[in-house]
Amino acid sequence: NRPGENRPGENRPGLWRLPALTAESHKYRRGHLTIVGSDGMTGAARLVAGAARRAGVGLATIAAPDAAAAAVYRNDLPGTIVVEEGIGELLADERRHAWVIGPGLPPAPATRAALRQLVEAGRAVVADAGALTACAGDPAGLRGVAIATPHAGEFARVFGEAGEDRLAAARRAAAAFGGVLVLKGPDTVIAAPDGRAAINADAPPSLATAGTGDVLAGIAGSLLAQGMPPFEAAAAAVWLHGAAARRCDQHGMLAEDVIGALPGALAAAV
Ligand code: NPW
Ligand code: AMP
Ligand code: MG
Repeated sequence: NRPGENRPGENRPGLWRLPALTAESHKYRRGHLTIVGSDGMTGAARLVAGAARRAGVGLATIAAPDAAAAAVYRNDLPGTIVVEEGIGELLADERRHAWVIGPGLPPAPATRAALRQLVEAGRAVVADAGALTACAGDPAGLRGVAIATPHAGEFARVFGEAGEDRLAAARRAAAAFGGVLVLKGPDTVIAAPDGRAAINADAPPSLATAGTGDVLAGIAGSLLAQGMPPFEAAAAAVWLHGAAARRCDQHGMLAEDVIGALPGALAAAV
């Protein structure tokens, strides 16, 4: 469907804002996502980058913390850029407007400090995994984050147990830090601080495997980098993640398979 046009009655909130490709497109115009890499769980940032690229971002860069990690990252798909500069230096490039932080990172004060540095530089940030747990018991640590993507355990650490009414819990959490909260699970709730909310209830349980959360963070970061507003980016990311998983749903499905199914899910969505 055309930009600005929605198809009434379709349970795909946000998808109508997916950016169109035109003859004037070039890779920088398609957005640049930067991912904070770790020195240990390097697979996580690689999944984020792969998902972001398959979801249509023009450039994905992994910021490696040291030369050894950079060497590992460089064994990834050759189209992913790997740099070794610190976050401060990378922020000098205004076009690095969207970032993913958390997958594979320790829930440590340094992770929280890096998150704050990105937010205070005015960047569009997806916070997941270690960046969330680094704010355990302190939702204010997430203030300024565009999209936070906790699973139930991470949610409980930051905001307290979600309880039975997950929609209300997600809305409360979104209001508490002022960004879009994606409460992941068999049903995923997407809540904006202004009260908008969506529920995605058709993701297959084959997603309950390592790395699928990292894939979701990459899709959300990709759509943010492509210019979608946070609520639309988050809702569309959750929908695409589930739709891609349905296309390869089986015992033994891997997070990598979900990444591979993203172009087909995107093609079926527009
Ligand atoms: P239980 O067992 O239910 O009592 P963590 P993580 C609880 C990276 N990865 N879903 C649960 O408690 C990630 O990016 C790296 C899940 C469990 O004991 C992270 O940085 C990969 N857990 C890091 O690993 C690929 C739930 O939380 C505890 C839950 C750790 O991420 C894999 C685990 O939580 C992985 O993505 C729920 N719905 N509800 C790589 N290739 O490098 C409660 N829990 O410690 O945050 O661990 O989610 O595994
Ligand atoms: P993470 O725990 O961060 O790796 O994220 C797991 C991803 O898989 C989230 O997007 C969840 O919504 C999804 N997921 C996990 N378990 C299920 C399930 N039983 N049914 C549907 N989706 C699931
Ligand atoms: Mg995770």
